[in-house]
Amino acid sequence: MIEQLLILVKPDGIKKSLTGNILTKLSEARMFIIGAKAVKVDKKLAEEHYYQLKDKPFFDELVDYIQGKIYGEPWDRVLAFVYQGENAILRMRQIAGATNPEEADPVSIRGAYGRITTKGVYENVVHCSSSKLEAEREIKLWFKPEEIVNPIYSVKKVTIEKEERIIWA
Ligand code: IDP
Ligand code: MG
Repeated sequence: MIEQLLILVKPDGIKKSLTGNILTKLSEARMFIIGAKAVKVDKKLAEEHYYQLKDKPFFDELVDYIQGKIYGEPWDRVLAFVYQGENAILRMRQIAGATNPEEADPVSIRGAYGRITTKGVYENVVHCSSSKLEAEREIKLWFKPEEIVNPIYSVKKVTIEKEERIIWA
């Protein structure tokens, strides 16, 4: 089954200059990148992204982590990718490794590069959607339809009047 998923290089991956290593490892799965961008994550996006974990004791630290608060400028950003391919979710999660970097396979991305902070947050370098439903919710949260090169979900045309937009001067 052809699937899509959201992959994020989290701020610790940016700070440690791991983007190249991460993309090289992910390329072993022979998937296609159909969307890519750098994002400064605000609190609203961080909380929406992790809304399923809002009752966890580590939620506030997690929201700070994905915003890159502990690293600050210029590492307080993530790289967001939409990948597409055969059984993409399972295969990419295998390459990413288990959530807890200390338990992850040492040759997986998280096993090789992740750590647990003194505050107890799993800094595991990448985010990887874990189901088709979650992937759709996350892709729609992070990307606009026109930012994805292959049409994947149904879209509609709307006319939005008086919408302010920043354009090149
Ligand atoms: P996943 O990223 O492997 O899908 P989730 O359970 O969705 O794992 O958790 C989202 C993120 O929250 C993890 O990637 C990790 O950064 C953090 N996290 C999850 N569980 C814990 C925990 O028990 N302690 C600290 N951080 C955690
Ligand atoms: Mg998850």
